[in-house]
Amino acid sequence: KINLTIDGIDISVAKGSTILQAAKEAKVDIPTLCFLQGVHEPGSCRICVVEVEGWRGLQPACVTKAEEGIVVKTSSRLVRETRRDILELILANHNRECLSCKRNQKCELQKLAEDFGIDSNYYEKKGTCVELDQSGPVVRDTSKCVLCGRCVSVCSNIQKVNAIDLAYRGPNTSVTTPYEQSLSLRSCINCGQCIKVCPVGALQERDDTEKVWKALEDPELHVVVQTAPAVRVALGEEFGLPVGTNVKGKMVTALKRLGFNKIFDTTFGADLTIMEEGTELLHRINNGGKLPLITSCSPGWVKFCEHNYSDFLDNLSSCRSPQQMFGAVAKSYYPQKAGLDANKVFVVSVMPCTAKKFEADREELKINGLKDVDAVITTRELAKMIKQAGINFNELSDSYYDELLGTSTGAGVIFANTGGVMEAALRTVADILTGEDLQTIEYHEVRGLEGTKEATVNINGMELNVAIAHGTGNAAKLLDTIREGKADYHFIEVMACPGGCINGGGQPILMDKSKTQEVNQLRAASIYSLDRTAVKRKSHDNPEIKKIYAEFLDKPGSSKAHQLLHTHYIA
Ligand code: HC0
Ligand code: SF4
Repeated sequence: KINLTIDGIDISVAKGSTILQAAKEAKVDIPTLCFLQGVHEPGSCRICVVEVEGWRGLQPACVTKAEEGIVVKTSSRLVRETRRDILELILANHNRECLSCKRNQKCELQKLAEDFGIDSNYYEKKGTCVELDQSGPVVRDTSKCVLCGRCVSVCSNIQKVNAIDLAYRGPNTSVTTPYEQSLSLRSCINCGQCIKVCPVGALQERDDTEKVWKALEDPELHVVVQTAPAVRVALGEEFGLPVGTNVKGKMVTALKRLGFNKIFDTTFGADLTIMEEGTELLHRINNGGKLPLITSCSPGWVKFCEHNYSDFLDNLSSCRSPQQMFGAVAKSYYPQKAGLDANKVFVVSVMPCTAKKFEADREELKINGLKDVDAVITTRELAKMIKQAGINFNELSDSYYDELLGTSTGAGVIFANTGGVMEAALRTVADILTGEDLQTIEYHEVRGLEGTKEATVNINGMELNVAIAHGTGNAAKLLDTIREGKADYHFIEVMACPGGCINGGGQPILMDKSKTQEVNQLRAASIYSLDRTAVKRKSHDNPEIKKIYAEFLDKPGSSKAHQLLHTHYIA
């Protein structure tokens, strides 16, 4: 331990702590802009400068180690004025159209400007006419970039994608793509993790709300919506509700008020996925098929696999993701049952994910030239639509999903958490193998937020080796052990985003990025509690799933199921 004084507060901290960490322990706030603990700690923006008595110049608190006996001042006149100067320089080079910025009021730079009372506007306004590349789901606006480098670190160190980098020098420095090509043309997997860490509005999702408004206004169309499992435990944050609040009932009411004809649930698609994927797993095990079977429901992961691990493409499950399975039956089974023209059914998805926008557009997922899903909006975009419609979200009463594609089980809901797809699959596979309705429902060995998890599950004498990775960087590590012949698994779950869908690139932005882990835990706990209290907790017990097989699909793996619910990825 070492002892120091920060703003008159005596504190002892572990040796090796930075001044920023020490200040945090002393409950003294030091502003930061580029810093992202454990991910990006370059000490480059200099907003966190502090004065240390007897030391020359000011020190960046995020990279300066605390020393025995030092006396630190975090808000002297010199410190405040220096921070103001730094902020003014950043703002001078920033497109300050805050009112029309997606990040208005969710912007760390805006908050700093307010905190430091920046009211002078003597710098020439920076031109705003950069052309935004809207071709992919992730849109970059270089006129707002503050060059903090967080996006670059997340993309290369956490996701191991390297789609973007800092290029050029001095005033020309910019974050860019290889050969300055469109992000969508290169190795970017559309995960949106860069959007989540961007302190300002330089990275955003492509706005697809107008497409949805237009569909809702079209009297010819029958517009149905599906909501992904992770949205229900995060949407409330956009309306000031506590993190992890389950707003499923309010969300359904809001969607009805927006004018959707039917409100359905992606968790129905998740249960359908388990039926197909569980069958596929047992088929591969029993018939010498390619193992390990690897989940393919996370479109960021699928694209990562295509670019970097194409030797594993045959390991990917042929199952479409729950989003796409839902879309496929919403345009076949549903219109047949409801007496509608399938060509007039417009399917909207609300997803915690930016890559789902890319998935919905994939050519190989079209059936007879028709897309499964017509428009995908994120949790953030849905919140925006609700606000634009003047709906007082917090005052809404609860409603239920519509029938036919709206009933789910706890198994479908836990898809939102890392390990959830695995656990849901184990519940069904175990019942199939034993022929019983087992009381063992929870598989705690596959839960939790460690980067990779593995377990051996014994079911009726069959030893299943399973592994789970979340964040594509962790997936890469796991696949490398298989490539090197050091591991042998039957089944692997991969989700592209760290934590799984609860932390997807389309989820609400946190102003305080240091709370990410805490927020993920709260959202995950809320998902598990939805499962615990669900009437049915296994996919094969879902009455609507039984019905769709009895009346339409025949059985899992049938030729009709293959035509509608499966696909194949080729490099
Ligand atoms: Fe997910 Fe999904 S669990 S990927 O994170 O599998 O986006 O929430 O909707 O499709 O169900 C996202 C979330 C989904 C799908 C499901 C899967
Ligand atoms: Fe990298 Fe994901 Fe952002 Fe693409 S979306 S640039 S892969 S972090």
